[in-house]
Amino acid sequence: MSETMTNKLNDLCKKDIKTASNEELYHALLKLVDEKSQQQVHSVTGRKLYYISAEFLIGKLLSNNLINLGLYDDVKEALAAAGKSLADIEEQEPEPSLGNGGLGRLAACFLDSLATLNLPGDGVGLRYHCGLFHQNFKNNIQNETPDFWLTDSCAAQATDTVFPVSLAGKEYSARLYKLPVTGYEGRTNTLNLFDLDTVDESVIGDGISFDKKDIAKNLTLFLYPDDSDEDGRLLRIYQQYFMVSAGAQLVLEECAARGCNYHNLADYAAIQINDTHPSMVIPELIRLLMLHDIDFEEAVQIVTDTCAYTNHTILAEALEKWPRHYLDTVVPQLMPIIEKLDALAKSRTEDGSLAIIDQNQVVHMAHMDIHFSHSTNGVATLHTQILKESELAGFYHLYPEKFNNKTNGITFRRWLLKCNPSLTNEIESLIGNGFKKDASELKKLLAYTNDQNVLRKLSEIKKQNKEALAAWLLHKQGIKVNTDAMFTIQSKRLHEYKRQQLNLLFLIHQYLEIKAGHIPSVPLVSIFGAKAAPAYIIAKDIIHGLLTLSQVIENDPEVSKWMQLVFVENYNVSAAEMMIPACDLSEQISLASKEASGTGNMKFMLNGALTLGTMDGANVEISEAVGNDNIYIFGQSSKQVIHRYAAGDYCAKDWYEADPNLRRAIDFLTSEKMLSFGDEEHLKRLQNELIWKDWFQTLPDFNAYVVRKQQAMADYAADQENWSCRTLINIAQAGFFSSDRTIEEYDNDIWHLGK
Ligand code: B1H
Repeated sequence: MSETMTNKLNDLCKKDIKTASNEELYHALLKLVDEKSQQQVHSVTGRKLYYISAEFLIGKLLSNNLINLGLYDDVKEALAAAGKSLADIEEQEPEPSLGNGGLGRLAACFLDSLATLNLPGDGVGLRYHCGLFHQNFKNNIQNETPDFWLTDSCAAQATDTVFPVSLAGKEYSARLYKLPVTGYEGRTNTLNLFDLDTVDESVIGDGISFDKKDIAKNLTLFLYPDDSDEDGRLLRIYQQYFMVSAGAQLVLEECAARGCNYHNLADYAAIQINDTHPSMVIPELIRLLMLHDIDFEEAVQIVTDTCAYTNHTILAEALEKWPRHYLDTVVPQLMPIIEKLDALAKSRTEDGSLAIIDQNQVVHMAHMDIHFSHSTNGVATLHTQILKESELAGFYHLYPEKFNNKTNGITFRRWLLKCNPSLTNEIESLIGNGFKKDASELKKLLAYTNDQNVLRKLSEIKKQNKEALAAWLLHKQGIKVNTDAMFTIQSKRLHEYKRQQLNLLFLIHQYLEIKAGHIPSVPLVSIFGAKAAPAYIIAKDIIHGLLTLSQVIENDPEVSKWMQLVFVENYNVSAAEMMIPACDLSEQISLASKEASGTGNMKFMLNGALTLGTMDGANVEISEAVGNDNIYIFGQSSKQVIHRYAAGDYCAKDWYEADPNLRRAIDFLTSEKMLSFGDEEHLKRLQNELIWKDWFQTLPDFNAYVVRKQQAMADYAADQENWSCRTLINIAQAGFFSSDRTIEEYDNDIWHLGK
């Protein structure tokens, strides 16, 4: 096999691969993937899904495509025989970071599962010239630089298809780019990305700043630009409408080509609206159908039958509401339709609380989605329950049949096969390879919970993965970590509700305990990966606090042999692939009720980490799957939290004053030690925030967190075999969290694809 592959690669390189450069090999492999994936393109019959999303956090694609197409082992072998390494070749590939975090990564996992399950489902989004900013640290502060990822080879292929889009009364042309999406032993679907030919990367100034007014030059320059000022918010609306108008035209054109007469659009297309960023697809489709002589009432029905909406958050600031004059400016052609939809919505309800346009002339995007689509889903059981009971209770009352839950999932091809080959091989040697397509087969591993050899092997694999991560950290950041330590990891966007600041307070506490002579049960390596939105001041202060503490520890040999704090620079999908397989304890410590689901929690579990978490999002379902003995749960329940908010009497200062450990930790933020490495303004602001505001109730959960984490450390130190057994149970119960399961549920309950 590998000989045939060698010949094939020699052909594609037009030379002996032994003498080819990594760049030449990279291009040869791209061609190989392209050829093979084209063979798996199938025609579509029946309903086809269009997953519209402002984000697709796809990460590097080469290895993943090779795995999905069944070429990986042969390629690796052929390269090795020629003295080449696939890992080195992968360095050539730019990383597409076309998303912020979980929401964008979920979209990427869903595309993988759709193709794997042989379902006709394409993505629709934007071809941003720069993905999420590149993060670097200077003086313990986050700096942002543009992430230029488009090179001729990696980029989605330009097509001749262009659609006219009118923005603020001016005409623009949206060009379609196509990126193949390969399924594991499945079909090839497409990620459709739209762009404007006139976008000009040279308008980027210092850092990531640019002139936000010149739409022709900047429309798709950045993934979701900063929306802290009005021009930024307007640009978001420009982007959103550009995406959905071109997307809607693509849907109509493709369906018409398959015989659709538009009256029966819902038999040809299912449109999933990923959060409210694509919500304008509803009025846009109605507008386009009316141009095809369909009357308003019928158009509303067709669109309702075609569209479904996913809610990903209950954080008020993330639920998009636009002042009406923004829409009047950018999309005047939609306003008559949105007004008619608003009148219809108001006619269905007694009071105005479920209106689309409220008394203050603010347009509520989610309200439009719920009224005029046939399905609204949350992304974990608890989240959907909160939507029904509080956030969207009025809507649930009006449309109980529309509400449903679809607990998130992750693709095991990337988050196990690709990122953790040794664990994959071990699992395969125990239970065969059926789990790769039917994740529920992982349960077969439960037969080995008493098998010492298996448990020992799992610990060995974890140790190897820690060593690989350590080598990577040394190479990338010049940091040496102790691989005999317990590794705990908190990697996710930096946000107050996710509570990296709680972890920071624990680490300060731990530091002070060690200084006081209380030696911990095991050395700890505490790893963070997180980007803060450039305009999010407190989030940047938390990063500063962590980086500063990291230096304090590093410069104190008495402490640093017991604890290390490592902040991975520029956390992205590739970094996650290195970090997650090396983790012992997964930190999922959001304030209960605030994290809609979380998906990192699932990735860590699948790779044999135990979870330290609150009863929030999908943590609840993880705890049900593994049982109380195999997870560390702490903190207030979502009911308590919601109650405390409703009572409106939370006072952080009382907690600060009542608990000496907490006070000591918070006071330390502005201690001489911290100020010798950190900046007073940042540290003082963070300290004040915790004492006077603490919007996400860090202080009430502090004690429980410390106790639970120290328990986990003691358990880890006491009995490695028992720890390993509990990691095995976590892996065995992770099957439910495969995105294949999630996609099957979407298909059975909402989409009915191919039928
Ligand atoms: C999630 C977002 C999000 N929910 C606004 N909402 C954005 C909202 O740039 N913006 O304006 C970007 C992202 N992201 C996440 O979705 C949830 O917080 C996670 O809990 C969840 O797992 C994930 C996928 O459902």
